[in-house]
Amino acid sequence: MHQFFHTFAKALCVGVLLVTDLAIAADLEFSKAWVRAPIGQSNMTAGYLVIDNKGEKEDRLLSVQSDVAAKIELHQNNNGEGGVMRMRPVDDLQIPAGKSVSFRSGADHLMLSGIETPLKVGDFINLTLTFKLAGDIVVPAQVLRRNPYP
Ligand SMILES: [Cu+2]
Repeated sequence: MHQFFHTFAKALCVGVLLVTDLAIAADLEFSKAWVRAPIGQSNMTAGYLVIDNKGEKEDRLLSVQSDVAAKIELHQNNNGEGGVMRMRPVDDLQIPAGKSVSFRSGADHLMLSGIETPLKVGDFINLTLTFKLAGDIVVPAQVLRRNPYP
């Protein structure tokens, strides 16, 4: 049983490595990029990634775009009245020097809307992130049904 678990854990690690697809641009590093496969006929979904600012200057994420979605918003989750989770769009996002900013399932996320062509599980889409200092950076994100980074 232990051996089985070990093998399983190893397989899981390999899978995670494959979808991590680490992209590096100047002082910014990107990892854990993925997009949730839209549910049913929905033309909206959420996207996630981690941005590491390895540099000494603060940068600012100004916008995100993709060919597959008419609009992508930056959404922040806040715990509202009675513990109800509310999401709030923000215009841009500070990426402090030496810090990491996470968009992850159940927290801040990218909101993709106006998806015309259905996204297939396993496909990669390109997210173009526009930063104040670093400019445009393309980060591939895989379409997945479930969060590979729980
Ligand atoms: Cu949202």
